[in-house]
Amino acid sequence: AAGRGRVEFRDVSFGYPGAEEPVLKDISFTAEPGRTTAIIGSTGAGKTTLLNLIPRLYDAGGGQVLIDGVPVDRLTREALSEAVAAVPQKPYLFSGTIASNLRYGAQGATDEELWEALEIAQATDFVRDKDGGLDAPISQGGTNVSGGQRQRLCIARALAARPSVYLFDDSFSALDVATDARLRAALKRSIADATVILVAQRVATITEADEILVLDDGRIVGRGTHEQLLETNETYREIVES
Ligand code: DGT
Ligand code: MG
Repeated sequence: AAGRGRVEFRDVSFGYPGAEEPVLKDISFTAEPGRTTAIIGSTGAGKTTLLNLIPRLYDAGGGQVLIDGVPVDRLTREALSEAVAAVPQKPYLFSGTIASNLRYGAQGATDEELWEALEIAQATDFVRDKDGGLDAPISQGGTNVSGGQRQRLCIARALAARPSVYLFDDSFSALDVATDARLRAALKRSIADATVILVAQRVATITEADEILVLDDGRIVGRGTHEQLLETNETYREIVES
């Protein structure tokens, strides 16, 4: 879906039910197709909460979240799940096979398309080495694969769905630096037209982003490229140097 998937937050606020303090305050930004928007901030800043408003795991308390100009609460569930694929911070696998896990959200995908997704996700080798390959069993929760393998299978699952918006919540953290770099290079080539919003801790994952949003205690306290933020933003410098 070239040129589609523009995500816009307009003065969004959000608080969890029963909690006194809002977790997100006055959040406004636009994530454009073909660009990578990175969100950085200390633990508890609200990064996961922010991402979760896009596929409507929660609804904004105030303001609006829009995709291509349409408020997400006016999209059907079907349209929303076609538009957005999220790789959650705690990637989850279902009991079944590798293929059935990858086809969650991409029922019609051929084996060839699944292998393509695995190739980009840097997961081809370990899946090929598994007895049964694509048909290798996965236990509930994916406890029979490692954390890094689980992350890569969840990334492949998102790729197989071919959405216009990708959300990666700390999705590269369990990967070694070299695999992380190869994966991001492959993503850049293969989903060049998509909107990518990613949360990351590792600085290298962030530096190439087109725009970085610095989140602190639920507010955006800085935005710009890595170089711009290094010069202008104390919070960013602290995070990067920590
Ligand atoms: P991380 O993943 O540790 O780097 O932290 P973030 O930036 O992803 O933070 P997030 O969005 O998980 O949490 C923001 C705040 O909201 C934090 O004070 C914890 C709180 N919070 C998160 N999930 C829930 C929830 O399900 N219920 C309630 N009541 N509070 C939550
Ligand atoms: Mg989080």
